[in-house]
Amino acid sequence: MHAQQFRPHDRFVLWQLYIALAAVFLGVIMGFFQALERMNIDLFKVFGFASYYQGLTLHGVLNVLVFTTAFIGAFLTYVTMRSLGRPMASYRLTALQFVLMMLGVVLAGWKMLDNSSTVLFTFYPPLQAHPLFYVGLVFVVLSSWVTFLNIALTVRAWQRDHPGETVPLQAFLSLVVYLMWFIASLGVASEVLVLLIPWSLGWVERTDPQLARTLFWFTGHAIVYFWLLPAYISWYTMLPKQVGSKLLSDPLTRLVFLMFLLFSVPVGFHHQFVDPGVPVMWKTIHAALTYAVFFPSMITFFSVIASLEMAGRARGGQGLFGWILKLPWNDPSVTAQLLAGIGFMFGGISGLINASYNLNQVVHNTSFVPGHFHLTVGTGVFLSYLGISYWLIPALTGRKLWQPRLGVVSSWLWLIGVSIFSRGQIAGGLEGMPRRTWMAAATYVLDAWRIPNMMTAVGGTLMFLGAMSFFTVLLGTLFLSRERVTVTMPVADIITPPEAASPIFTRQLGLWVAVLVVLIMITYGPYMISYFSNPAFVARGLRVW
Ligand code: HAS
Ligand code: CU
Repeated sequence: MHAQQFRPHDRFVLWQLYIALAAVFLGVIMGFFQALERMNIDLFKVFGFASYYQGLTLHGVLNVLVFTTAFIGAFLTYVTMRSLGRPMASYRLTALQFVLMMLGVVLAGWKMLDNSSTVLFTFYPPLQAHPLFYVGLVFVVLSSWVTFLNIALTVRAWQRDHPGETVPLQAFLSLVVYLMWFIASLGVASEVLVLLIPWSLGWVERTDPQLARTLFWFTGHAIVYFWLLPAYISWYTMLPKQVGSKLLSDPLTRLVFLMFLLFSVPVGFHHQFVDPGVPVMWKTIHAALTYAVFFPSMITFFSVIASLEMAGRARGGQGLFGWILKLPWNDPSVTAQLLAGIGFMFGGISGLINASYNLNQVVHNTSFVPGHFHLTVGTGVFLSYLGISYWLIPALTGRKLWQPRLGVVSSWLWLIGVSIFSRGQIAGGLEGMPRRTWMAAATYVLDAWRIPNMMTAVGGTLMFLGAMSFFTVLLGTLFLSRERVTVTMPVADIITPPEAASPIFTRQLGLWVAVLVVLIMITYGPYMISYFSNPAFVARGLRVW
């Protein structure tokens, strides 16, 4: 209907998707090399990388900072236009978001590839990167802010044309995701702009690692929901359509996202449970709120699975679990998302273990944590994004998906691989195996880590094969697929539409933001104020690689 008007924006959406996928392509290869290191096979050396840690930096930054941010910017721009039935408010902003993203990737990528910025994705000081590495990351964040502005302007323009009407669900959810992310990103933005860039340029000699970590994790926890929520948009509003079912409730879905808006930020200290600079009381408060942010995911668990169950039973599925077999497992987009959900259940459970203040003392800085996040971001999010790509790339290019069966296989390989991989990392972590460590060079490897390391290598290899199957399907679609198709965004019908329940609270975004600001002031304010009476600008930059 509006295809003509969307086209100029869609071009940038597609290019930004290509950036995202190119980033994760290299990122996944680095992951494969890391996995093989566990069996003393050193492909980093073969391919001329300086060290395991250079590969690990590329792996983390490309996968969870670049791929995610670029993919989300493309996907939610696309979703907003379809949901509102109008092009983005500003063509220039759509172009700018792409240009900033590209600049950011080029700068950060260059400085990682020349081994001047081997600081891992958390870039904790006193590790000091090249200034252009930080500038590259600033561009990536700026690109996401431009997306936010464009989505907000587009929703506002729609509201002006539809006074008194409820904003369509998918556009509303996209806006909430970016609102949350914008507020969350202020932490890392101030860390990089105020602390790290002047310090890496030599304008100030020393910086404060504790303050930098605190600002980093202000953003760093919420960022995981910035990655997750676009997958949830797909699970709630698209997947039910893809399996032949309906979304249970529009107001409930809005409420879930508003809960994430509230609780994503004020929990950052659960990444700093062992940091000596943070008093126990603040850690405890953040631990309690971490359990609060568990709830919207539990609601998601029950309502998305209910939608799936209705589809399975409508197709004749019987018994407690028989309906699962009746789901359309031959559809690569559906399979990817179902397997993403299965992996994510275990990711969620391991998150609960991390969140417990006392259990965290056992698992912190061990390989348990990578075990956790390869099930969450590495499966729940990654496989969902692949599932989305399986319809989005045909929708944007008009080319029929090439070899969909291989697409189905790709997700299974990933899920089987990550199950072995994460089981290995989790088991090793419980035996004290450290994370972020070049095992082949360590002199203190315990016998108990031998099998976990093997599982990491075998699982990682299967994951690599799964990802490469995905890229084969993708490249086949772009270069070999001859058939032309018209694919549209799946949009599920809704059983309980917005009018049927009181949507008042869901309309007051300003009010929710005000509550969030108060919550942030309570959970971070007093600590920050007392910290600033005695900051510790003690650390010169180190280059240990
Ligand atoms: Fe986490 C560390 C706690 C969720 C990512 N987390 C990390 C790190 C990353 C990460 C990257 O409290 C490492 C950072 C670093 O480098 O140091 N995490 C949690 C908790 C949750 C959680 C309580 N994490 C995530 C998500 C992530 C992510 C989501 C990425 C996307 N995490 C922690 C803590 C640490 C941590 C501590 C610090 C550890 C340390 O010591 O350093 C919860 O939000 C999880 C809730 C999830 C659920 C699961 C619901 C299940 C659903 C699936 C439905 C199934 C379907 C399919 C639809 C309650 C919704 C059905 C299919 C069929 C066929 C039937
Ligand atoms: Cu967290």
